[in-house]
Amino acid sequence: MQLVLATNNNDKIKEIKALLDDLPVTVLTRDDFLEFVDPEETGTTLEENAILKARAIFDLTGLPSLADDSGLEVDALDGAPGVYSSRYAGEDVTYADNNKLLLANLRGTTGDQRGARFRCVMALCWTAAEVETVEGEVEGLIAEEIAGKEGFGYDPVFIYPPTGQRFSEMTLEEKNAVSHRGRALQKIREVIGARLDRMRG
Ligand code: ITT
Repeated sequence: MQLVLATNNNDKIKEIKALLDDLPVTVLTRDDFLEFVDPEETGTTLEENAILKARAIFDLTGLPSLADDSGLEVDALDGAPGVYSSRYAGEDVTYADNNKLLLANLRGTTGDQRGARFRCVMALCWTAAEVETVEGEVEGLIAEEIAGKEGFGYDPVFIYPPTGQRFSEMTLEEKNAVSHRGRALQKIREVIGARLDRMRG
């Protein structure tokens, strides 16, 4: 089976590939389809955007396509940045810009007031008529300053309470074992496994 990853984000690609590695699936990326133009993420939910991205690359390739839409929801900010996580500080900003704004907006809050969760919705488009979605989430706390070198995005400010580590202080394998994306991918593995069983008859 071939599967195309409908994401531009190389950090996501690394995490996804690591967890699909042992399946009998050839993973392609959008670099294999240079003519692909990104759809605008016009959805107002992670699920809408994940489906929109998966369908766009399915329409081009005709191959099973997997998209990931994810975001950070911070309690003290009423769930922001949420679906707008990549554009929190504006269009064409860096991860550092987003983290700086987040810390500024949380100034004055302490302890549990800094509660947050990462959520990930994955959409797997098998055919024009069949799209399956799964979700993963992980609870955490927003740190008071940026630290750590691993990962991407908000990892330098996201503390995973069971170990006290930030995601930016974990190896890719450690993060995948507990993260929103890792949890969604465990479900995607089951969805793919069931499909392969049906194909084998
Ligand atoms: P694609 O749409 O091409 O997949 P993207 O980076 O634009 O790539 P999203 O629209 O899903 O992806 O935005 C998700 C943002 O949420 C991402 O840019 C990060 O800022 C943040 N994010 C998602 N997962 C994360 C993770 O595991 N660690 C840290 N930040 C994460």
